[in-house]
Amino acid sequence: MADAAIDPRELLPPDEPVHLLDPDGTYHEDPEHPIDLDDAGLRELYRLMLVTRKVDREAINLQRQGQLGVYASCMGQEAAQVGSAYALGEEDWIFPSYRELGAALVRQCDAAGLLHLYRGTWLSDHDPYKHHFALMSIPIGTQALHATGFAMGARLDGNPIVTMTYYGDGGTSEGDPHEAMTFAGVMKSPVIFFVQNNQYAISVPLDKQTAAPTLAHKAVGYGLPGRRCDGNDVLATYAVTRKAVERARSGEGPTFIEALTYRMEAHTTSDDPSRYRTQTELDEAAKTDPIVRMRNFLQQRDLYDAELEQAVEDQAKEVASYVRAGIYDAPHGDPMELFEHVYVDPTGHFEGQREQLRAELDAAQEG
Ligand SMILES: Cc1ncc(C[n+]2csc(CCOP(=O)(O)OP(=O)(O)O)c2C)c(N)n1
Ligand SMILES: [Mg+2]
Repeated sequence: MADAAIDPRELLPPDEPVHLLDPDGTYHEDPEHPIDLDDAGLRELYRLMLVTRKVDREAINLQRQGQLGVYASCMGQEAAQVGSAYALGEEDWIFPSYRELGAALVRQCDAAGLLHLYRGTWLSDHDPYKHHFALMSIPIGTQALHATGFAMGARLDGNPIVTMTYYGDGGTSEGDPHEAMTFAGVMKSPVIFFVQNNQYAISVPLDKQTAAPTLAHKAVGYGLPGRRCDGNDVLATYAVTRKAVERARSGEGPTFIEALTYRMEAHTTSDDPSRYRTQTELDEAAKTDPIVRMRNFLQQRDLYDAELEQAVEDQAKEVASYVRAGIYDAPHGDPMELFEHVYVDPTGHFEGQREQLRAELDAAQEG
């Protein structure tokens, strides 16, 4: 029988998303969402967001130059990703989608290594076990199952880690996150479902995605608290995730977080967003830029000066050059490698596909 003691009102999201920073940098203290960061920590959030933006731009350039097959930008979503990933402990695991460059950089993953996914050379060239950062997942929402299973397993092992998975507004309509949240709710697994509501699933706007009052309201159906935050406010994102981490770590179970943000770039470099959104909408979104907001806050606190900006800019440039050097003209792998590490005992159908590709490659070489 379901637990009648659960009061659904406790699971419902608050009327307003948690918001601590105005676009001009004004900070609103909220006793429910304290910020336990010192000055160095606050500057670090800014540094990580700016480096993310520069590497993101470099990746778009590399795609334009034919060095990457495709790329999915996270421009505009830096606060959602950096704030949430920064709220985890080092031992905690992240299960990302394809758009989580910012979260990957918090985890100090090798940025050039990650982009091999988009070059098609390899699934990624970072070590998931070293960084506690799983491979980026292209199929929508599958990573929610991985995060939940991993959290369940860790719990059985007596390992006190928390896992967090990222997916998008579109992902909330998929079956895999539904199954993951059902399990997590029943098993009280230490997992956080962090949904970046960037307003679009490719060209599908939010109002065509769901009729739910908000995405966070969906959490109630799984017995999960649904929380919301201003996803362009790095402090709100950090504070809301921090609470969810504490809840999961203390055995109280999973949390669903909806971070309200905006995808400032195209869905991927293959997309033409001018077909479905207007310049006016983009201009409005630019006013909520998460990096400008954090810079304004640091300035108000006298934590920002020309020296800091120069140091962060220099570092961002350095990482971007490193990425360029690591990707440009990187040799392509053997396409036949696609068939390695799939089955211990390959099926007949699978072997047939292997032979077909081999024949096609041979024919291409002869021709
Ligand atoms: C299972 C599956 N179905 C369809 C696709 C094609 N697809 C790629 S991205 C995308 C939209 C995802 O939107 P959302 O979940 O909001 O994430 P966002 O791209 O906005 O970060 C779709 C349908 C896919 N990759 N996987
Ligand atoms: Mg989306």
